[in-house]
Amino acid sequence: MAEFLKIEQRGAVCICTISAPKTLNALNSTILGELNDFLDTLDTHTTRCLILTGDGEKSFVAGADISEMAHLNEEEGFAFGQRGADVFRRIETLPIPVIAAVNGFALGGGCELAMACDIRLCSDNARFGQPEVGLGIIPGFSGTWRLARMVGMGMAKQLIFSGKPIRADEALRIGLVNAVYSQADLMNEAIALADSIAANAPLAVAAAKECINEEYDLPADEAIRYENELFGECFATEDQKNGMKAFLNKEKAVFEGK
Ligand code: CO8
Repeated sequence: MAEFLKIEQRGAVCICTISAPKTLNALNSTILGELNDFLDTLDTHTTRCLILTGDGEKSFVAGADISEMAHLNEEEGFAFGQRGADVFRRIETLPIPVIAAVNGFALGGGCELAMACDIRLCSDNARFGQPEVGLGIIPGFSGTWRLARMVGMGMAKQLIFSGKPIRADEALRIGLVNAVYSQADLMNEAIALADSIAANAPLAVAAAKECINEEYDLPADEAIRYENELFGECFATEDQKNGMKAFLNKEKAVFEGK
């Protein structure tokens, strides 16, 4: 039983809430371990979309736990960074989409966690930032890499060098989040989006996620071939037969992920 994670299953949508209220949901190594264990047990056949959020109305995740990091030596710092980076990479490469519902502070490791998700929605009180250099470290859960890819080098450098947080509307403007909602609406909007994703053909959604992730760094011709391969593979699925048959019969398709 996880101490810091609350898991709620709503049909094909799973909601994982990080809950460490005393530290505004800051990530310690126990939470990273629990996230890893949760991903081990998550059934990505029955769950077709995952939502990650933070407990309370103030914070998504206020970073890595500074009280735990304060006493680390170089070797331990490397190991802690690697532990977080590995969990975040697992989230990024999960065969189902992951939505970050950012309900407040997403600072340091919290911003990095949100960036490892496929889609970011946030509440209007959200704050995003990479304040690490003010603590004598750099983003260590792959934030230098993901932020530059997400918002471009110039803006990533400004955010990381200054350490200054930005508000939800600025995060929306620079493309760090897809949409901003009131705190009251955020979860309902995240669930509605997750439900609409979960209603689609899961093998096709997984293939689309894999294509977008893998093709990003490939030369054009290789990327186009990559998509072509996975496009072809879709025609070996029952979902493709069912989806197209349902369209032609003017029915709603029900996908079994086969
Ligand atoms: N770690 C540990 N405790 C935290 C953290 C954190 N990241 N954030 C908040 N807390 C604790 C506070 O210490 C406080 O505890 P207490 O009640 O015992 O004093 C409690 O949460 C509530 O926080 P505040 O009283 O500060 O609440 P405010 O509303 O005044 O401020 C802030 C909220 C602005 C979020 C403020 O708490 C803050 O600045 N927090 C730190 C944010 C930060 O710097 N995050 C980045 C951390 S570094 C990081 O994430 C690196 C990731 C890569 C690691 C690689 C490892 C090698």
